[in-house]
Amino acid sequence: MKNSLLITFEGLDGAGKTTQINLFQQYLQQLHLSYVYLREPGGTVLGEEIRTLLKSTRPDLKINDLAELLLFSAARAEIIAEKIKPALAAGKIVIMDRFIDSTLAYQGGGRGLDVDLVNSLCRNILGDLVIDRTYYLDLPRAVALQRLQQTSNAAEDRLDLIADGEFWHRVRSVYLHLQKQEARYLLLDATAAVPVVQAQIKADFSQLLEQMKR
Ligand code: T5A
Repeated sequence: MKNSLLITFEGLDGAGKTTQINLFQQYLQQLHLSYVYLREPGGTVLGEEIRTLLKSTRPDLKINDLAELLLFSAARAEIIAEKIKPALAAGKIVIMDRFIDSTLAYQGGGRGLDVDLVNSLCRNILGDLVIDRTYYLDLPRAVALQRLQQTSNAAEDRLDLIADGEFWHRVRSVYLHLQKQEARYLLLDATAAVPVVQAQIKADFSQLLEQMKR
């Protein structure tokens, strides 16, 4: 019987991933399930250093689109080897706050980098890892902007700053395309109240657990 699960949370900035993941962790604790929570970019010493670089507002720091793709990829290669694979091998549930689909959506869609290059890099880094479920929180840009404006550090964030309307649209299109293509996706309307979204996640997750027992 399979007892490990790889669960990813995806969505545009401000969609409520962190909020939902926090509640989801409480739920797993109530169920006495062993899990690991990791965020991207981050989760390892290298990943957190890369996160700091990517989010830096230093005016003399230039990161072109290809360099950005490679930085996200380097962080991911490390987190897979150092954290994700060992946790899954130990039978744990791994919760990822963003993963491979963020690169497909942001670097492939948003930045418009060569899709074959982005796909191939992502698939190679993923290797034989299988994502069991992706909770995708879908949110119109106007609502997301409203939410982000209420968070104090959003304006200083390099990545958030460049998320203009066209960029947003391209990123969301990739997510919606993936949602149609990949059976692992659960599309969630993130305009709904926090407990409503969480109830949908819990209901789906308990079904996943049932499937694992079979
Ligand atoms: N990136 C990342 C790439 O370009 N390529 C990659 O490969 C990867 C991995 C990460 C950035 O990096 C990019 C994508 C991102 O731009 P980040 O700081 O990790 O940056 O930012 P996000 O992951 O986008 O996290 P955010 O904190 O911005 O958004 P969340 O986590 O989706 O939203 P959350 O939970 O913090 O909520 C935002 C606000 O909305 C409220 C919350 O209270 C909070 O104030 N809220 C709700 N309000 C009403 N109703 C609800 N249902 C609500 N849910 C949350």
